[in-house]
Amino acid sequence: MRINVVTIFPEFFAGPFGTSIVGRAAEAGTARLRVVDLRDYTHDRHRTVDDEPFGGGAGMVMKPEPFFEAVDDLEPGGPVVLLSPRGRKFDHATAVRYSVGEELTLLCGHYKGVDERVAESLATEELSIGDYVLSGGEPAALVVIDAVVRLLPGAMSDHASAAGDSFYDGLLGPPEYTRPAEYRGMAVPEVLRSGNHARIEAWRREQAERITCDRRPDLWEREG
Ligand code: 9D3
Repeated sequence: MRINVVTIFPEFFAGPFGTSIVGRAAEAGTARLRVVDLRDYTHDRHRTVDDEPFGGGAGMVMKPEPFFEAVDDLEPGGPVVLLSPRGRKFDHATAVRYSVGEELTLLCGHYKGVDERVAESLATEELSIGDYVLSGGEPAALVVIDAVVRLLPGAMSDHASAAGDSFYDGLLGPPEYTRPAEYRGMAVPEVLRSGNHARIEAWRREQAERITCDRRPDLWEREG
């Protein structure tokens, strides 16, 4: 899969792409990541990417032309996603849809926003990662890339973690413990040390349901 990111901060991606699951996927050839510097698609001496808003007001708006010309060059064969606080909320189903595609192009905005013609006529979708204000689309692009790349064949460290994704489908995970069996007076639940796999599975299911119901009534509602 090919993933393109268009940004005014290409350095932002150097660290994350050099390490972690995303870096490994890039190395293994399952994901090819291309970071495009938006300023390479400006034509003035100052490499200007923003301008004053029509109609007045504070702040600046990102110009449309560099985005259009950058995407012209990429000739993307899949979704072109504008990361924006006005987008639909990113979720696991969207990550799965992107991961089965050939190519994904992410456009990062900044400042007050991006000229609406980018959202309307260049991007095929607009995504937010949640209801909080970021300074730009770059951290959101990283979130999307991480969620997609870990689903690609070969990115998962073992098959159990892939199966685990669907086993508690739509539920939060149960509590996990490792050694020591007792730490600072806190004991691991006896059932997990019983060796009784049927009991353990029933306990995990029950815990997952209780935690989902308590903490995420929205997920619990969908679960039915
Ligand atoms: C004038 C209203 N502001 C929206 C609350 C404008 C604005 C704020 C922050 C426009 C862009 C940004 C930068 N944020 C993103 O580009 C962004 C984002 C976010 O802020 N929250 C959640 N998901 C995303 S995806 C991209």
